[in-house]
Amino acid sequence: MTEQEYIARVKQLNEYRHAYYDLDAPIISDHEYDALYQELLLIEQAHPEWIVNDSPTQQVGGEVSGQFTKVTHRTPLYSLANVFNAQELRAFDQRVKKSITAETVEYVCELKIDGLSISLTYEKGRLVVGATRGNGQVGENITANLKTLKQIPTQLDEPFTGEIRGECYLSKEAFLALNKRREAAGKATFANPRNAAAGSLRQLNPAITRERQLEIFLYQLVVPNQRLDQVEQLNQIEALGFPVNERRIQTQSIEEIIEFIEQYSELRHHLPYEIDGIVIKVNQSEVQEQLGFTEKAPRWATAYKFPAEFKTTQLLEVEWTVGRTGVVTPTAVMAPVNLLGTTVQRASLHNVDFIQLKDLHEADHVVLYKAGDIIPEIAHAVIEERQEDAQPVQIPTHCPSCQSELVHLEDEVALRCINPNCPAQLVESLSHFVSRDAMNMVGIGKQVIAQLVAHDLIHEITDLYTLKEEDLIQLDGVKEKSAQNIVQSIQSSYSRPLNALIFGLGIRHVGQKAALLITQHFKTSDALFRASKEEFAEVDGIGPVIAESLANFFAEPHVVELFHTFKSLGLSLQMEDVPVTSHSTVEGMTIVLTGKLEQFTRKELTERLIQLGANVTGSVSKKTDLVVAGKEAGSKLTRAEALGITVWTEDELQEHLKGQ
Ligand code: 0OW
Repeated sequence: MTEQEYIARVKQLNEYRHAYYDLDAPIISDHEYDALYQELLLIEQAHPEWIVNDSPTQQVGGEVSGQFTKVTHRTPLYSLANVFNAQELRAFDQRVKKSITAETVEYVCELKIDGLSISLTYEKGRLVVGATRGNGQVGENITANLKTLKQIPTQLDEPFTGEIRGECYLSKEAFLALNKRREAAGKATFANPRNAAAGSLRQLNPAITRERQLEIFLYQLVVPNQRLDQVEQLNQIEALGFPVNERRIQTQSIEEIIEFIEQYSELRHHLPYEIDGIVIKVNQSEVQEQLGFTEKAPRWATAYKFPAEFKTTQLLEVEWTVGRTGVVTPTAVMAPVNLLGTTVQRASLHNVDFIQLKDLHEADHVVLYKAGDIIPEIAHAVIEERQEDAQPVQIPTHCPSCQSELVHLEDEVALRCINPNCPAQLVESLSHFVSRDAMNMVGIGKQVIAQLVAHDLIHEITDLYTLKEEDLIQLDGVKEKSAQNIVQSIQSSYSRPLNALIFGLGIRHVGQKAALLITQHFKTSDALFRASKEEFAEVDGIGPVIAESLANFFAEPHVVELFHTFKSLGLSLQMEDVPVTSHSTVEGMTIVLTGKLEQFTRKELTERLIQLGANVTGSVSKKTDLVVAGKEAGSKLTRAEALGITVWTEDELQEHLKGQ
């Protein structure tokens, strides 16, 4: 195939993609598309120098694919047989020694990271395929998502060809922060870091994967026609610049392995990531070869699994709380009990189905454990200890906050209060409206808002703008100075751009990114009210679900009313239209930001460059016009230099943008 034919193939596939994703009118079947896509991948593996930025295989960031293509692994990604105690471990050791000719057997013990397995295939240093384990034989092509991980370079410093396997995981800290954000947004939370990592990696939109702070530890190197010991594999992976977990031992003694296991049975609660066991592998490659594989797992490795810890306690009460979106969620309040080093007395009961599934009764004795060693979960009630006359947990029929009748919306398990003036929802939606990324009304925390609502000083969002200092001073914890600050920050919120207001209104499925995209496209709130669902869906990055939600929202009478009030209050209701002046230095440029920025956040600089008419993308290619490099810039800067692309520091960028 010639380069021209390759370019024609890229155009053809892009036409199919456009028809499939944007017009919802596929030209060819999924199967045919997959075959062409895989073929394109192979061409690009053979001719990396031909690859163009708009090739379907290079879509990182905004491009949202409706599905993942499949990848057949060169060799299977095996699972691991498990052992649960020292005796079974010794039996494993005996089996190994019986089946081989080698005099001595060396083992490597690694922490068993509780994430999900991934496979990275590089050709001459270029990442060509990133895939999930799938069923071990066939995985999903998640190259676009894996490219968003800082620890996975698209281009290695050296021309390595081969496959590297490992675990992708979410640190405990990132997991808890993610769940906090989801809870605040009225979304379901993840039960454990592993599920969160899987959900983040299998996102159809790589831009969402990018936000999730996924990390990796790699542990296996598959190079054609080379058999390396395990220790050699780990050293080579490290030499290639990938994270390899340092917490490992190499030993011939099973007793030492048992000691290592006991050490980490305790230490694991203090690691920044979850492990669910220890992997014990024979180190020597020739011994591995002799032992071979069962159908599912190697005979030369096993995983010692830590026992989950269970404790029994008593259910004292079930609390029902109303979130910003009106979803009413149950929380179990229990007698405090120590579980894996922390005192636990609350656990989410998720929804009505969960309560009925567990058949929970009032004052039940319940068995508690920590899902993923973090999230307290009720395993089951202890029926034998239940009182004769115990009543099933009562499911409320009316909102605990406004007493209006609760409903189950058509396809939801969630119980919902749909009273738009429900005080509890008002508190949640006001808290969101004043938050930093929305209208940024500093000093108004949830306690202040709850009091304003309770004192009948606020019935809806626009009442914020008529708050007086004298109203605020009468609240607990608000003194003269903070009352002035609050009124001041309400005034300064008038200048917040339209995207911040739209985000602050908490429209279902409309987060910061969608709010920015539609306000940049429509510019004014009037245009938003005029737009149809189809017109919303035409905006790049806005899918049918968001378009539907936006069209419904702007059609609601109380929303029309709300914006009339906003207008009479004097809010600008438009994107402060920095004139995309013809002489804007960066207009029409494709720019990549890399490294640690000091004067802006990544988001602020991206928004500013977009407003100046630039196009900010995530990966450096021949189409890139400019790279802005902050501190400790990595492989993207190297690539830019290799391709002779202009590189500016933040200061140089400021210099060029002065006055624009
Ligand atoms: N989760 C891990 C881990 C590890 C593989 C190599 C051949 C068979 C198992 O940290 N450190 N080392 C291996 O070695 N596997 C691991 O995880 C496996 C992947 C699939 C099931 C287990 O999670």
